[in-house]
Amino acid sequence: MKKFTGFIMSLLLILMVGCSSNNFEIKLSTPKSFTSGQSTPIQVKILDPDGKPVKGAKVSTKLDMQGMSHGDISINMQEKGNGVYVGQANIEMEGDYIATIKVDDNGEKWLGEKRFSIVSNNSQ
Ligand SMILES: [Cu+2]
Repeated sequence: MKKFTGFIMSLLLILMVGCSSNNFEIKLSTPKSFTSGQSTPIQVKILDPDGKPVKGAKVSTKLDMQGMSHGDISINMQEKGNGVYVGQANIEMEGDYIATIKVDDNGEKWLGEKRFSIVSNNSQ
């Protein structure tokens, strides 16, 4: 029993160390609605584990609809400064999306998933 508890404790320790070394923070901002045929701006703000804006990173975002296959919507993100990166997405359908955000900060890679919903301006 003592051996088992020790195993659990070391497992917890590994998990805790694993988390703290890799906790970039990503904030996703998207418009509430889109217009068909026009691009929709997708913005992320990235903070490093010290809470400082991540500058000069390579950032890409991929959008998937929940439970549907539209092919990948891949977005190249341009740096706007202060940890903010913006890209243009061609969204064709309203609904729930999952944004998979890849960050390469000087070789330090981070992957985040954010969810958002968007409605169409053309649906009335
Ligand atoms: Cu769809």
